[in-house]
Amino acid sequence: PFLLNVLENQKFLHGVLDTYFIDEHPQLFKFKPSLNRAQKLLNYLGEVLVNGAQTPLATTLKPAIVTPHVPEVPLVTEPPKGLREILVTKGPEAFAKEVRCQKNLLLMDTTFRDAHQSLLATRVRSHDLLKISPFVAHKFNNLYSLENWGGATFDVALRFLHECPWERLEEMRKRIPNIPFQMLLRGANAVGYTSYPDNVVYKFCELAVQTGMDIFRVFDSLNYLPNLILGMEAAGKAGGVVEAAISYTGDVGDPHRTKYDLKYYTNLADELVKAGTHVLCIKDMAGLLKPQSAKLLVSAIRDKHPDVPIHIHTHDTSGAGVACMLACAEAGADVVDVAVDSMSGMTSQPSMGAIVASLQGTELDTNIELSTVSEYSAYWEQTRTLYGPFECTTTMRSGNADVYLNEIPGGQYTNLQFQAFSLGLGDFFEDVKKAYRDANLLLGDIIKVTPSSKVVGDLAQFMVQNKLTADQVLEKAEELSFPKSVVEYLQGSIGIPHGGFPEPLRSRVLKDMPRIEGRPGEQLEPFDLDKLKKELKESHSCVTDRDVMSAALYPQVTNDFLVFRDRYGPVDKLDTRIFLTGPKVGEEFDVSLEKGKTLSVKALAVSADLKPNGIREVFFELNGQLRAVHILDKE
Ligand code: 3PY
Ligand code: ZN
Repeated sequence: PFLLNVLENQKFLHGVLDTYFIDEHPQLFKFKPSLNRAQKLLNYLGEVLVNGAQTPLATTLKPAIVTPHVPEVPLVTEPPKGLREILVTKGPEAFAKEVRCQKNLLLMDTTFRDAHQSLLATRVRSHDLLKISPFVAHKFNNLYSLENWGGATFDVALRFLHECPWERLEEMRKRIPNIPFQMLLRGANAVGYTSYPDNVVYKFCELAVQTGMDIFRVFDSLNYLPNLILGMEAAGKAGGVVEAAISYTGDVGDPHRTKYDLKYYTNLADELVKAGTHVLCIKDMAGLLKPQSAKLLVSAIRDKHPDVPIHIHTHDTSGAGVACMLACAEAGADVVDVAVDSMSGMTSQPSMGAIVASLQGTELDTNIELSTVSEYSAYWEQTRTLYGPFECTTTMRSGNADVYLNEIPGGQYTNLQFQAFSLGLGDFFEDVKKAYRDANLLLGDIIKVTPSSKVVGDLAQFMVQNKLTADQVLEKAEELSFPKSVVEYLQGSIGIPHGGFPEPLRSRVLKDMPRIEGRPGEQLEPFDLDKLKKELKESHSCVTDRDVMSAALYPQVTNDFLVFRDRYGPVDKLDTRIFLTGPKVGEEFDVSLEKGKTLSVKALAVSADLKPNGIREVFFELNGQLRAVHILDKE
């Protein structure tokens, strides 16, 4: 499929050759197979047809054969103005002021991030997000924000979807110019699972704002203030709206849960306001808020900080999500998080439609049409069926109020359940949930959210697998070989928990191992991004600053992504079913590479004979022409 470039050499063509020709012109024979995008895509499709899915599928459920209906919007007219106008023209302070002034309840839509992170293992692809983006811009212009980036989406896009998270953000921005975009920033951990050097976090935020990000929800998995402040400064310096988050655990309504009482939360709120947050968030990542406690908490913060907008995040794991968000709104919260109905409930956010309908005709009316929510929901109902292989409902059938006992965050709950079921151990999940509670108490009752939730989850699984009770863990701590995450946590690698590290567990586990004092990132040398760029350019084509940042955060994952991109090109342009499981033989489909450039592809056949070198031929029709690709059969 590639032309020999000697055929372009005049001397060669005119036969003026001597025996040294090859020696004198080695460059003529050094050709890179520079395939065009269409050929690369055929190679990808051939690979899927011969060797199966090129991304791990979690269940045997197949993607549905469906083309989701995309509700039409008048593409020639600009979408109506939204809150982003104020942000862009007047800046974050004016934006916060405007939010605080609004009488009605504002919503953040999490459908593009947390909802699918919680229900579909974060697998929703740019392709499906971008298709519905114009509708969102035209019909949901009065949202506070659209949460569409950060959290686990960055890692999963690169690692499993083979697509660039930066490009996703940039393309969403083009289609949605009017609604503020919001991301979840794990403070000093950026969008990773560990502390990064400060300059990486700063540069990350700068690139995020340049690519279209507006609001940064900054949290730390231990509510460790120095980590939180680092993230806040990075987001603020980049020009973003700083939405510092208090991660919520325990129950402020329970007088016996004294470690995280109302005072703990209001003190932390004071610190975050003092540090200059534009908006204050209560991040209830496990869905532990109950209406009565929510009211207590929001009223207490509202009283102390009458001018700061309050934004509430929750998960509907127990089923009390809608009731809680209504209680928060009544107690003075300005914004609550919802997911569109068909992507809501269980470990996701409470239902947008339920909250919109509940507030209709009241002072807090969201001013969003229920019929518009339904149109949006219908798109996601169909689109969700494309992600059958990642569907959490293969194991989860309902909400479960046992979350108040185990305190497992939404995203992790489905993960742990899924793991237990895939091991074929039905009871295992019940055991893990109980052990999770014990592990948390062993570690001193800590805030549990990425990455501290992994520490607790790893310890819980370790206890179940080794049949250890909490007392036994403590007794035998000196001899046990604990999971790496637990040891590093006790060393101080992600920060210092409220109330300090658990003793004597810590001393018994660490013995004379080193301990990190203070903020972990403070001790890391600045990262040499220029050096990394040079290195990447040596082995990959078209390396941008954004790729360099991806590689600083996820070196191996990004390297694999860049190799994949060089090899297979823009797989993000394929429809989701085709991307995941390939076309059926005989199936015809279109791939729109860019405006005005559409490929028409038909999968013709996979050869039954295997060549002696293990190659199988796959035949396609590409824009009416026969093409064959050669794929190494790995079976
Ligand atoms: C994340 O860090 O990805 C979360 O969603 C935490 O709640
Ligand atoms: Zn969440």
